[in-house]
Amino acid sequence: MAQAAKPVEAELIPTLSSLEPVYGLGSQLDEARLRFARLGDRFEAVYGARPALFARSPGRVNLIGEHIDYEGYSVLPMAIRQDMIVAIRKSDGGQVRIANVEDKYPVCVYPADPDKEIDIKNHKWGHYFMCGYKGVYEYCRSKGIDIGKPVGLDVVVDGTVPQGSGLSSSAAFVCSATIAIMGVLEKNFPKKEVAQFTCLSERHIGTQSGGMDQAISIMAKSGFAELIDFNPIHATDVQLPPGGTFVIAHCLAESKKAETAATNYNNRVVECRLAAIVLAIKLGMDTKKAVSSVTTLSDVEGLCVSFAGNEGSSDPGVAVKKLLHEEPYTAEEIEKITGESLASVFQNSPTSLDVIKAAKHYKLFQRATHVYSEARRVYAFRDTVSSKLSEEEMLKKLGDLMNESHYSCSVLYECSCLELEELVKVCRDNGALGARLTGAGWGGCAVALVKEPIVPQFILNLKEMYYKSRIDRGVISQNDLGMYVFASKPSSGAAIFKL
Ligand code: NG1
Ligand code: MG
Repeated sequence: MAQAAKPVEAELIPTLSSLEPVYGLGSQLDEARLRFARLGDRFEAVYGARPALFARSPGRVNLIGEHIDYEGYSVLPMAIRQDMIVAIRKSDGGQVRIANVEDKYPVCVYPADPDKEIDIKNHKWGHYFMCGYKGVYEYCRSKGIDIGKPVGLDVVVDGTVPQGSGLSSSAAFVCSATIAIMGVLEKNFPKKEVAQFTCLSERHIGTQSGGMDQAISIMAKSGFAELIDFNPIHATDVQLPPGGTFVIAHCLAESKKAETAATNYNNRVVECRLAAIVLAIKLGMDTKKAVSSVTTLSDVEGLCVSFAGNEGSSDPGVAVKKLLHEEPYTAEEIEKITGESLASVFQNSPTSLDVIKAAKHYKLFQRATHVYSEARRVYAFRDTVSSKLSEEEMLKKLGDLMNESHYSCSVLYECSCLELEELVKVCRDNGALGARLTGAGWGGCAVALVKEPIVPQFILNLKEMYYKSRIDRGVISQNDLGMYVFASKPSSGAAIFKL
């Protein structure tokens, strides 16, 4: 494990004058030079002037620790080379204009007003930029930092993180937008602050996200995965065993997280909150206090562990088994326990009220069991990587943890889908030591741990056994395959470029 002079979270966002520190010296640098040059030219074609600066923020793959960041538990992602780059300058038109190098994304125009709510019922791709815009102003106001009157902006973006893929194109966009805006306003803040407020910013889109994606996109270091802790945010470098490679493969079902929030992502956040409140009450907390003070399962871990029925085990899952039932809970049953209507418990959260309207029942046992067990797998993964096991044994153990994580996501958290199940099976059948869905799920990517020497053959096999029939059916074209299945090394985090 490398020793950093200063914790990464205390550093400012770097401003670079060349692309090399991020893209290295090989063919990736040539590609990046071309991309930035094209983006600059496109900017000039649209707005008649060169951009003031560029900003880049990467996507990520989460290796383990799914759906637990919003419950306060540590996760273990790494940044990938796929990223979002933004070209930007101030304008005086009173508008924020956001264009894309790809014509399928129409230009989005918004008033230069950070107080205007984002119209989440009417989803547009440019909304993510406006999350960043609102976020910068909100953060500065909350800190009493003077950044003057809201400015108009001209923007063009170029993204290579596939959308709805669980690789966090959304956070790459929000983070690159945020640091681009910071750049033109000539403000800089510690990475920790930026990671924290971009998480809040992205919630303007209507998902009650945890902070993993923004934290890794901002704080990543080339060559390392990171163990990310929350409250407070902290990143610890994790050196992965060189004999293993993570292959990322898209199942080709797109996960439309913003549009399906009420039944999928936000639903799980609400279920976890209810599980935590019910557990707290069963463990003796006053009902009013539980409803007003318990928000996450990590809040009640201590109570679970000291519960007599836990019989000395440090696993909060034991208390879950004893205190919650497997049968899904109805709203009425939960309301009886809490002594309050769900509408009143969630009165301050419109997106949670949407969840309650759509929910038939609440699987408290299953969701809590997933969260507590997944949190422990993250530490087991970190401990395995730094253990004295032989590389062979280490890789096997990491693969097993990934498989267990997938099972838990699929069966207990129910965030998989048929395509992901098929893809994970194809990965395992073709020699992956472990494979799991990554990101929120309900579509998007799987990540497989594969021994380095078999990676090329493994990817060929996936092409044959998973993608060929889909190319034949016209789901994707042969030319785009490289975007959907690739091996990835850990990339570096967000940066501003003045080239
Ligand atoms: P994706 O769907 O990959 O962007 C989402 C959340 C994460 C985390 C994972 C599940 C956002 C921005 N990100 O990731 O915080 O909760 O799901 O582990 O909503
Ligand atoms: Mg996302």
